Amino acid sequence: MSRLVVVSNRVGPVKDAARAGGLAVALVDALRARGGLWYGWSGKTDKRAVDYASIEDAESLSLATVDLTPEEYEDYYNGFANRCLWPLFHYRIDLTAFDRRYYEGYRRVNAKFARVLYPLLRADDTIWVHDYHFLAFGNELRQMGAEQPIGFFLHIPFPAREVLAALPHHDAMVRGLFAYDVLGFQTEQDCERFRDYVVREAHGIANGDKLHCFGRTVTIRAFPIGIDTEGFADIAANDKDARRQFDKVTKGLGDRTQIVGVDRLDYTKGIAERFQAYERLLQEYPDTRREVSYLQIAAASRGEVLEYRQMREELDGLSGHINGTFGDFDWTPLRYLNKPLPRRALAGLYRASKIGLVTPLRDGMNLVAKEYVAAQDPEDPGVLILSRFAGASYQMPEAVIVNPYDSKGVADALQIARYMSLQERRERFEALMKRLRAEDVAQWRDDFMSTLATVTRRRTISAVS
Ligand code: GDG
Repeated sequence: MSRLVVVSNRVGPVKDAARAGGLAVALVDALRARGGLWYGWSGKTDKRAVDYASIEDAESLSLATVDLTPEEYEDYYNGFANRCLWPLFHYRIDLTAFDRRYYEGYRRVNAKFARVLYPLLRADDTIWVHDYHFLAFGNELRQMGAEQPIGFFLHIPFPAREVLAALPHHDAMVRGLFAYDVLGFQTEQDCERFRDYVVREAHGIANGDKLHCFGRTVTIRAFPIGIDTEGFADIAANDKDARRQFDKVTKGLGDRTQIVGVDRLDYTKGIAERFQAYERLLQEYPDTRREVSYLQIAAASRGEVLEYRQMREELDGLSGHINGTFGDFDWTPLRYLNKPLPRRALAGLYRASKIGLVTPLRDGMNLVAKEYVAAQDPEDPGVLILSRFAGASYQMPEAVIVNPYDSKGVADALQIARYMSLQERRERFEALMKRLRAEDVAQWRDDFMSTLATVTRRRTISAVS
């Protein structure tokens, strides 16, 4: 079997991958099985950072990492990746910073990552590149002469053609993607949007799952990412930290319904809209007052980016307003925490919550929705309320599907969930679990790897000119 090289912005963790979640475990397992190399940014910036990878051997696999200069970090990571591609691909043109300097920095850093990796590659390696930080990376490698199979997986949505067209460099970005052999997206809808762009904007030709354009052929497929379903269900049911958290949440809850939201603090997750829907619930259904309790965990992320700081202020205001308006001496309607909970405790929190509220405005997949279901007690499962704009909604139609912009609709869904019969909850849970088991993270990884192997068995390679 050829060696696997995984490229992602952040590398690891390897030692205790389980603490970081299913994706890290799935990648580490595959890397171990194939004596692999995991390559990416070290997480450090250094004024004197040079084109050099530090290599560390870690239990049957190697890690290779590169430092960035503060300017590279600002332009490539904070700038183009997080202030331009991230909002644009999530349909937030209003928040997108179209700065040429960011774009140039992004191209330079993608080229740097390729330049540093190239001498470390072996002729029979298979390379798997992850996410929007590395759209231009494959073509940089090809231009240096790399002929290995290279696959790319996009964890975030691929936007509609007219949204992408707002990016001044959209054509170059898409052209660069044709250096890859396989382009993996989260959903069929993402594939469709990519195909639509290529056919209508770049005059490519679609043929089944193949797309021909710019003198190259790529295979386009949906690989919906999963979680370690069995492993997470087992933690939720049996782990002692999970149990402790479960007891902590349920103690003193009485007949009150616990609602939970867990997100990275990000404007794509629709937390403000969710708070408004909760307020609507308390306003329009007075019987819910004192009868529900909503816990929102939103660990801070990307605090160096202005839009994230502004969102945080908005949420502080909204949560204060809800508690000020509806709270009482013995009841806090909304508990809003900006600190993360350890993964095992999180499993217990999900299990203790009768309603999981997952209402992103746009999301590639959304793993919280899957974790919430996997953590439930099969005898008395809770109800998942899920946004139709999360990639997960296509695989999870038995959730209560909502439009996150419709606060009345979300408030009604909360009422439906509160009063749902045990039989209906079980039926929905069983249907959801069946698919979560069949489509778990190991299946996702193996599916991608075998598609890449099949596609690249016979092909000719060239850079996109
Ligand atoms: C991107 C795409 C796609 C969150 N808070 C805590 C915590 N988390 C964990 C969750 C979950 C993960 O973080 C978040 O995953 P999501 O899928 O919900 O969202 P993104 O971070 O935006 O991920 C997304 C994903 O990539 C994979 O392809 O699904 O669409 O945007 O695992 O549990 N974990 C702990 N404490 C917290 O407080 N331990």
